[in-house]
Amino acid sequence: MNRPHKLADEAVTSRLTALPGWAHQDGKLHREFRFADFSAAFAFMTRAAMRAEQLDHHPDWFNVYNRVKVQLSTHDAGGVTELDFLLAEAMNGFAAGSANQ
Ligand code: HBI
Repeated sequence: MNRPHKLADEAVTSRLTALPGWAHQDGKLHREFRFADFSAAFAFMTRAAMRAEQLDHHPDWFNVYNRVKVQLSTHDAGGVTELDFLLAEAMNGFAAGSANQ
């Protein structure tokens, strides 16, 4: 995919209404996922990593035991782009059923 352009703040806010759990702060999309245990958290991260590789678009994330804090931005564009929404939507799908907010 060609590198998409940075979305305006208003566009990000509007898109977020269809993306449960995520917030827009400091030019990034943020969400914290909680799972039953480390194994469930790491299984989620593995699936997300595969999707990230397919998209050539990678999360900033931080894992402690059953928690995965994720920040998404497009470094090349200096903000949030369509790619961040694609990965965030995929992550919500991978977490569905196994993550507690
Ligand atoms: N991941 N989040 C994020 N942002 C980028 O700009 C980015 C990336 N992964 C790979 C990537 N850019 C490469 O396309 C370039 O750095 C070459």
